[in-house]
Amino acid sequence: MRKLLMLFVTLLVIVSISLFADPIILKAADDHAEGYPTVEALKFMGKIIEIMTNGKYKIEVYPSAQLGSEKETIEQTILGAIDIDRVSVSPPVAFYPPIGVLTLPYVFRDQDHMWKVLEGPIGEELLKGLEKVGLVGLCYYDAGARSFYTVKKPILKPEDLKGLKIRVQKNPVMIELMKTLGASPVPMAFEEVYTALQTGVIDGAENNPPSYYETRHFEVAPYYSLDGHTRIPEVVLVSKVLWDKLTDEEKLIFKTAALASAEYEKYLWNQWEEMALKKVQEGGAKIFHPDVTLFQKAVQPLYDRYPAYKEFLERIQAVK
Ligand code: BDP
Repeated sequence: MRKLLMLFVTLLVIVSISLFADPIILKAADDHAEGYPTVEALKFMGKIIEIMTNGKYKIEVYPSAQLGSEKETIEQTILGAIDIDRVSVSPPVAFYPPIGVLTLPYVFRDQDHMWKVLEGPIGEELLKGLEKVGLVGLCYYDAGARSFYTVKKPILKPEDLKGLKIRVQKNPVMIELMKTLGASPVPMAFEEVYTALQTGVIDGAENNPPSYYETRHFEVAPYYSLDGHTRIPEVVLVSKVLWDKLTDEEKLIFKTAALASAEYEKYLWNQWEEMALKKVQEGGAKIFHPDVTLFQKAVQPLYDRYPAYKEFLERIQAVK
């Protein structure tokens, strides 16, 4: 009887500790606003983690670059000051160059091909590689295809880019791509682009339709040419500082929650792509469909400049 009572008391203590212990708050960063597919997917991932760890972890998502621009949040994530970071694959290239292969122009045939590559051995290998620099890559999100938009005149052929100042992400491959096309690359944080377009610091930028719409860049750069030069996915990163503290079961919960959130993001993404193109046109943007083969030809010299990507490229192209 005494033993039973002791057991009961011990159980009660364990249950109350797990029910009433303060949750461990994890900070998650995203540079998009509330409602954007990546932000909503991060929240989705957070909820699953919260439920599956019985409230041990609570994920607080900070949207709109509140925790800094992407380069800064990556640095903070490496240090462990930010726990979870959703960024474009572009800025991590400066920290872990192999992942730059995903940012080469026209590397994927289409959305389907991209997902086969990302969800196959190549995608996993690149996520794993990030650990070398203190980042644990959990999953990718869709970010569609990026195209040029400009202030004064549309880009209908590569020659139209000659001499134009085009904002690029802080990614060495993107800088080289602009140079190959004859433009002057201006690396700049995402949050600064609207003002830079408005004040004439740059002549144009490039992004996918949901970002073009969400940032209202279409108001100041209304010529949008769908050349789809890159298909750079997003990535969800966890700080290795946090990761090393998780139990194996928790790691599994984080990974599974991230993969489930990726499915949710893809669903939202497809809706946003369609909606964004409509909205920007209602807002006065003009959409152009240039001959993509002209751009594909013009970027060829870039590939020779990256012999390190050759093997990865061949493997990507072999994915059917
Ligand atoms: C958007 C990405 C965002 C990047 C931004 C950029 O979703 O993460 O910061 O592009 O151009 O498509 O920097």
